[in-house]
Amino acid sequence: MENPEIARVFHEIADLLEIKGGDLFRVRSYRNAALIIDGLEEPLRSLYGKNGVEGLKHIPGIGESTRSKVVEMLATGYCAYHDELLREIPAGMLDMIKVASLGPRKAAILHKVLGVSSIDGLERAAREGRIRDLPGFGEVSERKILKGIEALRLISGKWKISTALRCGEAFRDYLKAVPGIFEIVLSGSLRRWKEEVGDLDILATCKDPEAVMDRFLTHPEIKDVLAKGKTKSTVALKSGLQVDLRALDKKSFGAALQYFTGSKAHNVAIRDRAKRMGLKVSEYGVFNSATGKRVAGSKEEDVYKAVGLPWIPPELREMKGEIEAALEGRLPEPLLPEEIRGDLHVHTDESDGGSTLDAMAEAAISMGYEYIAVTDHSKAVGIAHGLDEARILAQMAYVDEFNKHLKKKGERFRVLKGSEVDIRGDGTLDHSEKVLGALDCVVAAVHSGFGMKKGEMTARIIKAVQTGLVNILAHPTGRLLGERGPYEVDMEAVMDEAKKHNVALELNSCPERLDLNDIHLRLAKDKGVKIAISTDAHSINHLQNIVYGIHAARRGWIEKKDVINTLPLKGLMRFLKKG
Ligand code: DGT
Ligand code: CA
Ligand code: CA
Repeated sequence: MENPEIARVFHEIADLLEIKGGDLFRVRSYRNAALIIDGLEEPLRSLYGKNGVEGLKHIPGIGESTRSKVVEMLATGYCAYHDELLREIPAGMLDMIKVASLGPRKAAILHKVLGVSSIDGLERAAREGRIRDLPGFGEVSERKILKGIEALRLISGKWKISTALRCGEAFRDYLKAVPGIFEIVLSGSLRRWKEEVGDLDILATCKDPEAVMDRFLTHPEIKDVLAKGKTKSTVALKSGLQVDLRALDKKSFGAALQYFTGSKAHNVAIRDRAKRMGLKVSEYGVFNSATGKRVAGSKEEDVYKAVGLPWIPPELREMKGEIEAALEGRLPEPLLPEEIRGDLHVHTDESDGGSTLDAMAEAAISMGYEYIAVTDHSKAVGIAHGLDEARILAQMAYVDEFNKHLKKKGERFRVLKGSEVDIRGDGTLDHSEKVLGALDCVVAAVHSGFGMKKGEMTARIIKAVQTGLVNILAHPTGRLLGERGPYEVDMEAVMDEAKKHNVALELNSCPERLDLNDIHLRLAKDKGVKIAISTDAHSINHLQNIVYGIHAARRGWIEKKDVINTLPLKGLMRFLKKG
């Protein structure tokens, strides 16, 4: 580690201690050490290298305790004390205290009283008016917090894909009104369906590019115009999200789309390849380097064709082997929405859902599905009004009646009897073996004890998998984007066990989760572990979130054959058979 990183660790220790309400003298000594190291001319590494610990002794403001941590970081690259504090205090709180007007003391209160531990959580609490009534806060401070968050997002900030997509679609509709507009496409990381995006990149082709710019720059949500040109402008919206718009000529649309879709690394590789072939690729087209003659540009497919490649789906353009796979004809077949035949993780108003079982089924039927599994929470998840044995048995009887009724009507659709059974702290399941055995689809998940050590968490989940009573492991890492990181778990070990016991891993399509992520999905595919793409819907509208799951699956190179809910009902029931 170099000076700036070491200083950052000390800063964070000071912040964490302050949030914890620790001794102010210690807070100050860490903060001081950070400042001193930040201003140090010579790298600590070389001071230590020359004279060992002696070399560090003359630095004023670095005492015994901070010195030993410097030595530890130089030697091992990390600081155990810092890690220990981070296990106690959610890392998201370090972001929270960056919100102007919210110091560590107030952040600690919000965490303690409202359970808020991230910027997103803070924003939600403020918007819902839950902060104003706390002692020491009030309506003014609530407003200040929202302003502070907005300002912070202008500098940093990643946006949930669902937020970015909604905003992008609104812009698309807004720009449609321009006379002579030809195409409006959302590119950048959004077109690659990255789970979080930095900004929006919109491309538009029009007879009159200036007319597009004029309308764009008068959008009512714009707070600041950051750059303004005839064909390219950048704005910051009131929400803090930035939007880039490029207005283009039709003939370079394909090349621009390829360029602005990225990723940067993928583009660099495409350009290098082109260069070796005597071509030059830019956002304006593909040109012969020697003659300058344009060889492609209006269609994206033609850009790839010009460099000897088939078109590569945007979700794969992350430099994770897609160019080699394209050359060798082994790109994954993109999973299609119509290949999904049902949803295997949905809630009803029997637990914490907002819609009835009938309404969920009806909505699923109208989506063209063949089945859903109703998977309400089990009793351990008290805040979700989880079902005890009597209530789940009653629900199962209701589902039988419901299905009989469907059959009578000649409907092919079926509701599967399911549960999102809680994996308790000790790895046991929160329903009896009898109930679990009688269900069609058992979805198991962790809902508590997220701070467990890796070994313990792995053993806990594996124990549940080994019961032979589980069909699907839901949201396997427990992350909530922008709110809570994944819990620590040896995912490879879990996958190996899941494979052995015929348990599928969920790709939870909820945009706050998208769990498993692309890296884990590829690992699952390599291991031959099946995937269930589910929405975890808590109301009929959430069923539409499946689209995020489908694109996330593509990012993980998952194909139809890897996904259990692409199976027709009969085949699915064969997979779900227990024992
Ligand atoms: P983001 O916004 O951080 O989520 O990620 P992107 O991929 O949307 O990145 P952004 O908005 O900075 O740029 C959009 C695309 O434009 C990017 O994916 C590739 C292309 N691009 C931008 N800058 C460069 C560059 O310096 N070199 C190359 N080859 N491509 C670039
Ligand atoms: Ca972008
Ligand atoms: Ca951009």
